[in-house]
Amino acid sequence: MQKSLLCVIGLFGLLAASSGPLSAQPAPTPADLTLHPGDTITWTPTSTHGVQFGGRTDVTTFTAIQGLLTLDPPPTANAQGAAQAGLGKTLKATVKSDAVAGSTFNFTCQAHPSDMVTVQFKIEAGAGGQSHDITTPGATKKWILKTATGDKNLNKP
Ligand SMILES: [Cu+2]
Repeated sequence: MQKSLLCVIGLFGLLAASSGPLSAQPAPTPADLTLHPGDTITWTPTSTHGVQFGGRTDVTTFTAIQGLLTLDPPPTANAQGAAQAGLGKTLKATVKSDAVAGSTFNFTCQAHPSDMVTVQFKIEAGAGGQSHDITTPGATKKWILKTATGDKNLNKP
């Protein structure tokens, strides 16, 4: 009797955890990760996170990024090849009109470079002009993509 009561309590706990505000965000779909020339990405990280391109073998080099995206404000790479936007700094990227279709890129966080490596975005030919917003939910080490179907966790599993 006691065992089954505990089971029921446990089940409710799981249900509450999966439907509550603290539930894990799902992974993005391929469509969520597809960009077109003219699309923009705006990163607005909280104060403990900042966008980084390059500087690691599992992150797209800054040189490759510069061939795909126009960055505002434009960061500069350090001696290790890492281009960092700064903690809590908003960064806006526009996909270049001559970005090669099929190109992919990913990025990470300058404060948590091994924990916040993202899955890849892909650039495809087609009409652009869509905006994509990426944030960090407070202290957790996660990049979140805002989409019409809800928040998606961009971190590489
Ligand atoms: Cu971070």
